[in-house]
Amino acid sequence: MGKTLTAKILAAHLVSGSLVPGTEIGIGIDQTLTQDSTGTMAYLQFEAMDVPRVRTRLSVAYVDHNTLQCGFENADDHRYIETVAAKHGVVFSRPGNGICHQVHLERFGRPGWTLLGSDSHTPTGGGLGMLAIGAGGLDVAVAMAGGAYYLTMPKVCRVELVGKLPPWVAAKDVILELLRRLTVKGGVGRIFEYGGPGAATLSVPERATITNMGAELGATTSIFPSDEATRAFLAAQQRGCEWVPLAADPDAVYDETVTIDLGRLEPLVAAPHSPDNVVPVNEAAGTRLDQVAIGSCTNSSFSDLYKVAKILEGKRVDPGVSLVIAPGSRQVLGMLADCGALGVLIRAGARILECACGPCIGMGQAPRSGGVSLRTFNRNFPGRSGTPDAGVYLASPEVAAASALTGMITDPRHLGAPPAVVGDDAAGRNAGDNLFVFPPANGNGLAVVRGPNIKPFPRAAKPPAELAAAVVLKAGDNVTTDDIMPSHAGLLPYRSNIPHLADFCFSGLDASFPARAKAAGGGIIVAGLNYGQGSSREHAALVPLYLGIKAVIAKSFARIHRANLINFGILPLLFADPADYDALAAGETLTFAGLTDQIAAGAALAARTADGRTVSLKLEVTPREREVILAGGLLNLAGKGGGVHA
Ligand code: MIC
Ligand code: SF4
Repeated sequence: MGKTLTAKILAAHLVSGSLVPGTEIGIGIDQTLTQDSTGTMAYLQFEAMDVPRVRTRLSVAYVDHNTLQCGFENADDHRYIETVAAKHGVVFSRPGNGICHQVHLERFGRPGWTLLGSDSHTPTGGGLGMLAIGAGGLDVAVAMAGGAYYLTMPKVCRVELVGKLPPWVAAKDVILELLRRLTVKGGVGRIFEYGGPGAATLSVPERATITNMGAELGATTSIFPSDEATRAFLAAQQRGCEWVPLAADPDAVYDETVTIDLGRLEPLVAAPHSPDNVVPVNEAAGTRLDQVAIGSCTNSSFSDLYKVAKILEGKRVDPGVSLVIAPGSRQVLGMLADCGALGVLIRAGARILECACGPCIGMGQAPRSGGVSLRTFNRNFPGRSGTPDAGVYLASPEVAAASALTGMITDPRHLGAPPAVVGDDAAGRNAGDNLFVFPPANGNGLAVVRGPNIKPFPRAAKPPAELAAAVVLKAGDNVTTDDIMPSHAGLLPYRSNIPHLADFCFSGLDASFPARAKAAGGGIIVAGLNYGQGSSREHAALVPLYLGIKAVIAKSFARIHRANLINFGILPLLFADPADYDALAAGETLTFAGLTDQIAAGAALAARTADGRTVSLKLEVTPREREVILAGGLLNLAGKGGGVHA
């Protein structure tokens, strides 16, 4: 029986388990990446493992999320990351070098290798044929220490692409179409493996747009084959020798198949406030805009921005709109400057931002109150822009450029013939690497600088033998990590300062939550489906841990957040009967008799309410995860020397 591309790469990296969907496997990790907002925690945890030098083939520390430096906090974080990276053998990508996923694709991604990143959009690397997975910082720290990464073997879903994209229809529309069909829960427990004749028509940056936003489906990752387009991209990066051809066997058997006829797609938009709220652009056309933002790790490649320049060439942005553009990397910015496209964008009225995440993570460019923004980004959760009541639409660069010209959501097909585009494999690429700092061969004797913003992180404790705890919050479906631990300009500087963040936990949903949780001294959160969707930020587990949260009882969990809860010793419990969700009220106390015995005994757990009802729960964990929970978190197992379970 033929093998999928996923199975081939996993088999070559397998350190435990077998590739049976639903069972736990451990894989060796070739490369890791961190970014500043998750990186401080990841390196603090790495330091706690007492491993002198990273044991991966390559580890890179990017600074891209918070580059505003409005106060010392942020600069302290950068200095800490820079010095800890030098000491332990990690490449440092200085602020301004670009967004981790775009830069990694350009400079380091390699077909057939594994990449673990402390950012949910790490699957961007799948555009190059690498198996790139997002995880919490502690899992990445363990991988840096040489430990395996453990995951539940996903189903492999073939996405068969046929046909060719029509004019004005973009790679973004391919992934928006999948989100429309499958929703933000539709990819949970799955790897999307793209192939078919349509895949060959897409460039690496187009593929990367698609694999990037597979994160919004909840997928473990997404991957394209490594073919001639991959070779051309790597050659343009002067990395042609790193290319290898990779594809699924022609008779490979998949768990599921989805077919998309590229030729039948049309421009789409995701309307507020979820990436799966997808409609044809025509249905939203005419919506007045205050802002158009182009960039983010989804759509900020050279070809994306070159296309935008060609659409805007010789024209003016509508005076009612602020057009902001953040190139994905300095390489992209340099190429735009060299070919004259940057001047075109400036003359059209665009505001050019730094090569960073910027507005995507609420670091600047928050829309006005009640404002409407159209963005080429990947997430439009409420409040993420920094303005609680703003409405954010997600769309392709083509739709964004056409809409910037008219001041309202516009179908780009009205613009006539599409511009000729230059691909990212164009000759003359400026691959200056002057904002990387490569570590010395030996870091012994180097000092790690910890400014006052670097605070110790909370350590998980073993579960108590008995537990009586109140339901301190009852939430609905699809709670995001942005809901749990918001991330905007006021809070991002405190990613290494959990006590400060604790006062803002759930602040968008329920401002009294932190005080209530502290008073309860050990509460429980109850939620619906897909709890913890969105980002990889382990702060969404660390901050509740700091507030004393012992368990989350939900109808289902998002993958990365579930792993983060386990890593920090918070029980991710499932309702055995989802009807119990309705029966449980906020404020009720649940008593778990013999909690540790129940955890050790198996999957079924029971709690009793004060009025004597029994709530049947499930702790669906692997033996390794059970061990982590009973040990009081992963760090207690990884401990000194790191790399446990390697
Ligand atoms: C995001 O897009 O939500 C982030 C900010 O990049 C996060 C990481 C973080 O919260 O630091 C992610 O996607 O993992
Ligand atoms: Fe940065 Fe936004 Fe991408 Fe997250 S989604 S890595 S914040 S650009």
